[in-house]
Amino acid sequence: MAEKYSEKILSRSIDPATHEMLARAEELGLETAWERYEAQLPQCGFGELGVCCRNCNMGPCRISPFEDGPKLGVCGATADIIVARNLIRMIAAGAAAHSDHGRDIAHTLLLTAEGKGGGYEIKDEAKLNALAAEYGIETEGRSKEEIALDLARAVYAEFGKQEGPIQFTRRAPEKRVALWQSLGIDPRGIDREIVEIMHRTHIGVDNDPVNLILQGLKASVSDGWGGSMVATELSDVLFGTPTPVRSEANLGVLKADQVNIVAHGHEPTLSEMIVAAAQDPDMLALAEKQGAKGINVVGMCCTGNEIVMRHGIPIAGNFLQQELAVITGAVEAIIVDVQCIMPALGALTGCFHTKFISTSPKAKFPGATHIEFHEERAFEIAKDIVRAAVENYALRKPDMVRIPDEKMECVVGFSVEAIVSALGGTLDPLLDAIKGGAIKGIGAVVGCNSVKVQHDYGHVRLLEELIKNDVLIVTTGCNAIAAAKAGLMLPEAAERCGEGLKAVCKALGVPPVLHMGSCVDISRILVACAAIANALGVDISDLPAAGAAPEWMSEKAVSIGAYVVSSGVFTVLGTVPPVLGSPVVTEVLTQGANDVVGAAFAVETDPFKAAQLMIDHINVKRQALGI
Ligand code: NFS
Repeated sequence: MAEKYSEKILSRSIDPATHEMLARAEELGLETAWERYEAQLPQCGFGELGVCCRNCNMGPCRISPFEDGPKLGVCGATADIIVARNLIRMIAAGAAAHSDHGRDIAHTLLLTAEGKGGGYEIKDEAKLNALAAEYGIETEGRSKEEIALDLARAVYAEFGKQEGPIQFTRRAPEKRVALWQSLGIDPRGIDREIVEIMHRTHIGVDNDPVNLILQGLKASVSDGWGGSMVATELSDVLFGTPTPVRSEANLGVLKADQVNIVAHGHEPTLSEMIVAAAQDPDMLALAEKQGAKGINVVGMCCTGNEIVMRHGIPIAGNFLQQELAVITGAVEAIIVDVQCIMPALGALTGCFHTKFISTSPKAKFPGATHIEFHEERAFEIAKDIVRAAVENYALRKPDMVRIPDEKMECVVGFSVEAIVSALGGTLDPLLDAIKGGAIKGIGAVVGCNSVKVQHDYGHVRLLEELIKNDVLIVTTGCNAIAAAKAGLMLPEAAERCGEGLKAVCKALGVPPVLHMGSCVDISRILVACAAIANALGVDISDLPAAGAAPEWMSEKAVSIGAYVVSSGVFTVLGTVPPVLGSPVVTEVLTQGANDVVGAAFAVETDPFKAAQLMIDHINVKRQALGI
């Protein structure tokens, strides 16, 4: 197979479906993110080092890495100050994105509780009651709507709170909370910490790199244990807590004889309704009238993760495959809301019959048809969107259709609740397996794709290496999709593990790589870590656990990295963050943080070496625990 494609194409990805579509793009003379990346080369060296400052109009300033170049910005800012400011602005953007997603879900719960949600219902009452108890909300003798109303209001208030604490942060082990408090990084309110970053990084405010980084960590904690956790928990209340379900992944899930709808973006408020509308008898009848054998909704990026986890809806691909889905010529509509959606889709869909439908008032795109989504009329609008897709089927050009055969089965849906239930109702079997050494430790592998590295190579090789060494994996985001495509989310993947992990997976009938959801669902990983740490009577930083983001690229990933490290988990980055222009910031992130939050970052682009770093770390922690 491999020889069919040029060296260039093979160097871009390890995924056969991606090779096939890149070759098709070449044939049609279409450009993708890879060509646009090449056109950008060489990328700005100052930007790569993080030493460019545009925070006031006396600039832009940049600090020269060379002996004879300027070492100060016009205001006197050093490389250390500029890099720290730029870094925490990335955290602010990432935390804002996750948290605004969480806010939208809280809003939907509020509308639903008030009877104004256009088709939503409360699907997981047990979770609603558990969350209500956490918030001290009375549940006895009250309707689920009454409880949900109080819960939605209480959670909504977390965003604008001035004095904290954010309730879910108290799920962290006591020692961790005490540490955050002593460092002054226990967040007061979700929005407040993000705003304070913007204030402190304005010209002439905070000019101490360490003080700046601490505020970055504080905002990141308000994301991981705040906004993201709100998104996850309230989504479970509204749409159901995921349980294991079988599905398929990769571009081969598109169907030649059906209306194909790609749901792309992040918030399940939209995708849940698209899934429901596509099953509506009126829509199915319309599809039949158009000559289609059905309506095939597939997911892309984290929206894909949300609907695969809850409904087994197949997932077409991860971040770098969004353009490739369109290039199949078989997509009637790509429906988007917010985040990780390439504006390039506008021009690209223009070359096909594909409709590019934007839905969020927050996210408009050139070349898109905007059908604005409002939760109050959710189902009705979702039907309008699905109708537009179905009616587009007749315009499909059969000679333009090239759907790769490539797809892989997967088992997904491992919420913390589902993991505990797979273990027979308690965490004990997992703890015993860790203590006994059958499972050496836990690897949390997450994050995006980036054109700077070979697509899916870092993800898949790192996972393979870790499971071979008996490290159980929990994953989310675009890493999870890479794992699904590579067959690592099948119980049969136990055969690719070391003997210890293999035996555990076989006994439980689970894959060695557990799909825990979208990127906001990294909050599920935090909850799992807290539960394990509490069961062992230690802090998260004592656990034989390590994190990695082998192909990260987004600002959300920077916030994630920051809150994972702030929570005590050593994290390996597979692409280099723009901080190397500052010796102080680089030292704090890779060394100093150990003495402050009990964890730090490493940067390692080679997944085999990254795996070794994680395994070494896990072994050190095992030794310290005496296991
Ligand atoms: Ni995460 Fe989801 Fe993927 Fe990266 Fe983007 S889809 S929220 S940011 S690219 S993993």
